[in-house]
Amino acid sequence: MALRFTTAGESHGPGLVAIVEGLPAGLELAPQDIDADLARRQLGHGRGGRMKIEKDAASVTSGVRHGRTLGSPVALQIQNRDYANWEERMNPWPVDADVDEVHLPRPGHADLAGVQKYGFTDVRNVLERASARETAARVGAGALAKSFLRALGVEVRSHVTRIASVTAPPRGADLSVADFEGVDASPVRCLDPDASDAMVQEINDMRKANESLGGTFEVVAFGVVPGLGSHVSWEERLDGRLAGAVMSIQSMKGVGIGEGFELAAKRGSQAHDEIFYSEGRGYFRESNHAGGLEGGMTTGDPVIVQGAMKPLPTLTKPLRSVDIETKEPAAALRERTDSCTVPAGGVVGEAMVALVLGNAYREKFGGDHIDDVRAALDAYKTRIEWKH
Ligand code: EPS
Repeated sequence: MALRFTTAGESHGPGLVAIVEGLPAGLELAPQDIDADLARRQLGHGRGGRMKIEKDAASVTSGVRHGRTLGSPVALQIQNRDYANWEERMNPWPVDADVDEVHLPRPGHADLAGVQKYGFTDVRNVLERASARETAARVGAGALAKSFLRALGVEVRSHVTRIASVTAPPRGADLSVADFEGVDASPVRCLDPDASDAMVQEINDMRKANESLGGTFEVVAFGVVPGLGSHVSWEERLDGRLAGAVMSIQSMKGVGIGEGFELAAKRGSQAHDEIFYSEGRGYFRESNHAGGLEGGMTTGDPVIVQGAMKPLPTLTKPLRSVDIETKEPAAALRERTDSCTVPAGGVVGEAMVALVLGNAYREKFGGDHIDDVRAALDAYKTRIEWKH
């Protein structure tokens, strides 16, 4: 049994689609579970004009009846409101109007490699699908995975840890779900109020200087049972799957598990999480440098995945490029764009982590109905004497 998903859709086409396969039957869902995450993804200081046009909401067209999953594929559709302004340029069918081609690939975007690979003369044929608009569909799919995980006691959260030169102070090791309560109230989704203010200022300053900004976020999954994933083969190592899933988000250039790259600088005696046991708690750790993963398996401590985003490649003061029709030097395409999407990146990161963890639960515990999954999970917790 696997939890799988796919998406379809172009940024300014009629809309986006996500299909999620492998959810058990009987799982309770509410439209608000999906739409709340879609709205969270649209927030964040540094967004551009497009977010005033879109108000993302999912229309579920299969796999759910009267608020419960049927065990069949769940399809959800998200309309692109902006399509109303692009009907000629992005119509699936031929139009009478003359539609100008785009010939100015942006450094850092999929534009140049995409037209070379697919044999296009129009960069738009690539950029429309490469656009991070697609992440709305991932977040819709991720919301379903989150509902499944929530039914098994798992909660997935995220926060922004850096925007350009501004870094949030290190978080405490005893982070809990409750600490994330107010995170969406910060305009940059940062847990530290002072760092949040400084990040907003940084975005304002850089935006004035026609710059875009990158940064880092951290996704934390609480309540994960030990033993998801496996050490026995490379494909089953859950850290590899999580890293691949988070790296696949547009603009990602780095992924870390737990303390990630920082662990490379630590001494062995300070890098690992010592093991303790008590009657009341069973096995436990007092630190979580490893980010809840050892040997490609979950340890039962919070799963922590960091993502690093590069600055967005669409710039209001464009970089040097080449006109792919004339081969002459030219400034790269200049389009309406966001200046910073790291806060949204964290929400997309939650979705990807939830989809990977959801799949790991499906693989390990199987079951056709959600009650089967719960029963298998409970039996496993009893066998390993898991008391958390
Ligand atoms: C994007 C460019 C902007 C973003 C878009 C991603 O769109 P537009 O060119 O229409 O202004 O707003 O992101 C979204 C629409 C979204 O929903 O996240 C790009 O080029 O990647």
